Amino acid sequence: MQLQLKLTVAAALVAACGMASAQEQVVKIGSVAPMSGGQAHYGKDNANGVLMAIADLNKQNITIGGKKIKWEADVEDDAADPKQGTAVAQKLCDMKVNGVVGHLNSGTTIPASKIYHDCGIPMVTGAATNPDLTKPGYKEIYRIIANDSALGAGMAHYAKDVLKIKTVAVIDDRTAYGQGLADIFADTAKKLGLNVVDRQYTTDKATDFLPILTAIKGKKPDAIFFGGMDPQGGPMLRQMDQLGMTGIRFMGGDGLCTVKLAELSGGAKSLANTACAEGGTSLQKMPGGVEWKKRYDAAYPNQFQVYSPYTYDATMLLADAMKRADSTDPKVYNAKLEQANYKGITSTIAFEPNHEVKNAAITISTYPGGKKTPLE
Ligand code: ABU
Repeated sequence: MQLQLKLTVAAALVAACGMASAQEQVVKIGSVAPMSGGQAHYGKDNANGVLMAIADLNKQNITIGGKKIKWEADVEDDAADPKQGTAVAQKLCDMKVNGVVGHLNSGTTIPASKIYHDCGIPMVTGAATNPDLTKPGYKEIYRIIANDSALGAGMAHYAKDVLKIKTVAVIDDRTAYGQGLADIFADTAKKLGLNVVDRQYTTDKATDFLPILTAIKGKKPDAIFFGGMDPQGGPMLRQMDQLGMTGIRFMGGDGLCTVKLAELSGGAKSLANTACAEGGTSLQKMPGGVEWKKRYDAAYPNQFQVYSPYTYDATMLLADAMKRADSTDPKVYNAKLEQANYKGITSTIAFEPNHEVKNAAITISTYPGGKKTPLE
């Protein structure tokens, strides 16, 4: 008799648990960035932002469509390679993830965006800055950070108005990001009356810049603008020192604007001449930046680079749209995402009709004493 009672209680518990799990739903957010190769430190930082948001969402006991949501991240590596980027995008479409944060590189994000559009899954990037991303008008594609039109033009104005530069040489790494940013900088600089005395090219895998720097040295520019990322920018600064180019200013966009640039420059004197522009305000000026950065550093010591506040907000933004739609179905909640007015840690995020973020700010930083320091 006692045994039968125990079995009945156990059966009731199993049924109750079954009912509870039937009321639960897993929502999967894809996070895509280079997690391997020379740009893995950016990718790790991006993924950390997504993982931190997922952990925070799981503490909130969110119910959508009558079901308790279990939030999960699927972190994917596109290795900053356009082909791998489209392969990962197709994989995430096939997995039917609920939304995507990424990719990091414009060269992967632009081709991947067509795939997300075709499968109807919203993708929010907090890192890829080439303006071409939003030009096709795909309704699932969003950017929550200033694009290269703002960054390139902002640096040209800074070069003329603040640094009083008259002549500049331009280098780019032939990627969608580096080439696009360098073109925008050069066009704006020329319009402002600066003389672009040389244009040189490298790649996003290169390590030897001595030939192009030697050619530039012969033109005696006041400054060099580099459209590219820190794995090239750091060694380029070291090699400028080697060639005695320590009197020349060095400038770039957000891809250069990392904490790691100082380490990669190996203590180059030229780092003190460096200025870079990134989208958004400084952490100190973000509504939730200071407190958020303390929590980030506690969870991921010494991993902060540039974009993780944006990948955090991008994840929260997707969740906010799902909550307001009371649906995790991408085809349903995307209408709410388009109308976002989300108070994030970076800013209040709302979108222009072309899905660029409204009121995009930029911040210029320099490296006094080897430490990245925003000017305002
Ligand atoms: N925004 C700089 C790094 C990422 C990219 O746009 O390629």
